[in-house]
Amino acid sequence: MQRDQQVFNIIRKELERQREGIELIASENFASLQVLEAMGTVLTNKYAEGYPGRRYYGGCQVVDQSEQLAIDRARQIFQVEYANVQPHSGAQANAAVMLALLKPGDRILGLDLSMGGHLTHGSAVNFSGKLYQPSFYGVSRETGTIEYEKMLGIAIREKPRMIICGASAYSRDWDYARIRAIADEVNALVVADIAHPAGLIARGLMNSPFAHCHVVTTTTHKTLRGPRGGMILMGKDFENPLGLKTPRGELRMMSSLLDSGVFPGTQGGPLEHVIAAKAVSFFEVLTDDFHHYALQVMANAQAMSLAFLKRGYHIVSGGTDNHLMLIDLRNKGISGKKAEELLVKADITVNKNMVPFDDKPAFTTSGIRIGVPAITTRGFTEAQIPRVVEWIDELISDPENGQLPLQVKKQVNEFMRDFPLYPELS
Ligand code: DSN
Repeated sequence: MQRDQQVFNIIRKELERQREGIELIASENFASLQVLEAMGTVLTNKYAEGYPGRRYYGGCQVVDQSEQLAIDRARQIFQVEYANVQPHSGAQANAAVMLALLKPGDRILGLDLSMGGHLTHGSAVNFSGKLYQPSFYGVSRETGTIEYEKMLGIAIREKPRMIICGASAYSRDWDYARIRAIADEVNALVVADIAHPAGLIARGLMNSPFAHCHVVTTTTHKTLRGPRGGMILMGKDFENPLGLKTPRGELRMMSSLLDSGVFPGTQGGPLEHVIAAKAVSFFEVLTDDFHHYALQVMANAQAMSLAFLKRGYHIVSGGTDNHLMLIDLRNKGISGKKAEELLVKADITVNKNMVPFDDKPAFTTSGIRIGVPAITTRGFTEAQIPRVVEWIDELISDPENGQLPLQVKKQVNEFMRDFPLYPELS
């Protein structure tokens, strides 16, 4: 068959972009070569609706093994009873959980998107805000941290069926025990979305939600450093609180509800090539190397936040407990959008992000979000971080200097040659 030069040229260019630049998008990482290899395999050819040992298609005896390995390893990593590794993404995992545990019109309570929350936690433009009735908690204007007292007040007033904790742009750890106590007051379920810090929780470096939250969702490609995808976990299975029964009159367990929330509820055939790659990445998470990686992520985030603070930047909440930080640029007189554009010209990739109580719209924003998982995979330690912050500061402090981004880009590209990415790929 004729080779598609067009698409493979584009892929080659993307490899070059990733190699030459400094990747600071907090939700991105570089999966290992063996994770990439598993994704590009014949497993993509297989239909396997259902679950290992109970499929709707013949010939699933082999993919059953890789999916079961992924499930077993996920359970081992987090020391949990239940894992569903089929969600195609974090958003799909959240959709499946909501479909399984809520009725349309039920009330949900999540962190406001403009305060660091996620679209699937009740945003008006997302299914979660269209099918369910959302209300939101937020962070304090003074401290930038979650206002648990107010969360309790809102929960008492709104009586949500589900409280969702977890965020996309929040740099502090969560008090899961306190959230569970609030949920118990109003008889709500707690879902923790740990998409961002999952890899750090996996290695015991941040609070674990499993003892307190009924259900936990995550992505697999951020700090877990696996293939792009999602997953649903439960510390312990339990009888579902909806009183739903099987045709035989037995109460359906939560695991059974969640499994049907994924398939047939919101997805069809699972991506068995991606599930095999999830299994490979979970194997990696269990190694000492990954533990060192996670520790270095934490150290790099601390170094990064200190370096920004030293240069007069305002970090929301004053610092970080995890792998990311949100920088409020209002004292620097530049929008998040403009900063993102400037930095991209110099091959430094970040994303513009709303900051709490932002006066600019989501497409402009007053802030940028910065994360260190990807540069840590490239081999950065605390030694390289000040140089990165210096470049960012140089660019942000002189935004009208048209020559500067190109000068910095040259330096960045040269610098990155010492941190090879996928050297095995030509
Ligand atoms: N989870 C989002 C992010 O943090 O980038 C994307 O949905």
